[in-house]
Amino acid sequence: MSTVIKNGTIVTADLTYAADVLIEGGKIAAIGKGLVGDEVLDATGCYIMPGGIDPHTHLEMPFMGTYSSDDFESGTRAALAGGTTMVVDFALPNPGQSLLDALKVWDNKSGRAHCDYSFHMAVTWWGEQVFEEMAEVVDRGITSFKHFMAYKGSLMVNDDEMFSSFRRVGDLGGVALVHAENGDVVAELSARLLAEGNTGPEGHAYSRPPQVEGEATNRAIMIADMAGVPLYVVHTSCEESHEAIRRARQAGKRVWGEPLIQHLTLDESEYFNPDWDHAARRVMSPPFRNKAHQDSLWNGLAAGSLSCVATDHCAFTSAQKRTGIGDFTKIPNGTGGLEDRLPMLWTHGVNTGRLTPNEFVAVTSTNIAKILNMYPKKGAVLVGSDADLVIWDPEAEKVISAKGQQSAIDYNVFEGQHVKGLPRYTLSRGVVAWRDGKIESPEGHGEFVARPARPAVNRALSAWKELTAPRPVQRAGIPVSGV
Ligand code: DUC
Ligand code: ZN
Ligand code: ZN
Ligand code: ZN
Repeated sequence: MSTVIKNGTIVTADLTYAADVLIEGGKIAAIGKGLVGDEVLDATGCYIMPGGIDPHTHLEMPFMGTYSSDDFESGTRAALAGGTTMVVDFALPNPGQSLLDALKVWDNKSGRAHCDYSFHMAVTWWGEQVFEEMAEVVDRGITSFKHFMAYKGSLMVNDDEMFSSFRRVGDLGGVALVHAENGDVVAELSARLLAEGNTGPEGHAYSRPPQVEGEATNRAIMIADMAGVPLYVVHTSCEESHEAIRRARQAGKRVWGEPLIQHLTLDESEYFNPDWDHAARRVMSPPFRNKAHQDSLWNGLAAGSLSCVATDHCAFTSAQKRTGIGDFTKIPNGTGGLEDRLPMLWTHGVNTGRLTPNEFVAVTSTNIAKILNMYPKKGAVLVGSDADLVIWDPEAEKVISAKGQQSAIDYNVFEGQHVKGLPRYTLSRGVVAWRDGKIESPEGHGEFVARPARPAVNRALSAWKELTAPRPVQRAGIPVSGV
């Protein structure tokens, strides 16, 4: 059984041209004019683009005393409805837990996925067991390792642990990821705010100013440089962090930044809404920022100093959020966005002229496929690539609403936003997964995507290793040092 997509315009990260796409066996079999297939999908007036890849989701994650409410089933439905064909979720061992045990848990959870997925592995503690197991994790195709510099007392790792882990990741040919916020300062500011009676959701924003993120981003970049590992900074939300990434890239360091669609389009005024529920539903870390920071992020995407747009999809119901009434530090951190990332980015990016359609593809799909070493299987419209495609109708419109959304929660942080640009069809490995407002790919259709290590790239980060390699020093009358 073959499928042909006709009458559309192919848009990739670097080309725009009219052609048909023939799909056989879940892969792109041919691209050209006059192609013939068993099933025909009409893409008149539409763009044919690589399906979105969301490199940052937390599905059914145990966190802050509860579990995020979208699992791999509802989460991947939300993804497909919004034109995203792959998610990369975080396997999260408890401090002290085996990485391989955590992986088993995530393997089980992902069984009902409607689209393809992969994992990052979180390093939440450090020891010989973690060091040893990381090699096995890499062998299983998980080559990106996340480090939390915040969440003191639970997920946070200290600099010595992070440095050791970064070195190991570099030696294994992987990529280090960081949640960059100074967890010590956040804990101190939170305690002070609570003691002074600032218990509402706005206290969350006050407790995590841009400086805590800028400081941590700089620190992570320097530690990564010393460790010789490529670094991916998740949810870059402010100029202070972006500035550090820009400077590192200019200096030739392999560092990438990832703004979220939430930070690009929603600002800190949300936390001052008199409705507690409204404000608490938007509590996430890092918090939303002001317009100047948003401009910085948009400019970074256009200029190439920021590379990927993600969601950090971590959805909690209103009831879950309410456990933080009277203490903002107990509001589960997280917002949704999987279904809305592409339509919101197209509306606020492409329709406003901030991004070209090709740049849109780069930051929603192709760049991350390259960074995570799964290109051109994913993130491409090439013969031999997986037929993970979105047939994008730039004229289709809707008003975002929690009513009818795929996500399992009872609200949507983008409620009321008018978007123009929506998927007409989403294809997952050649299967029509989203058509006429319905999910068609079956549960369990999604497959795990293994990503090989890339030892070759990781040695060239900087000359630091050579400069600091121990050299023997001869001093008169004193034993030789360094041999
Ligand atoms: N930030 C959130 O808002 N939720 C999940 C984890 C994170 O870092
Ligand atoms: Zn984070
Ligand atoms: Zn996250
Ligand atoms: Zn289902």
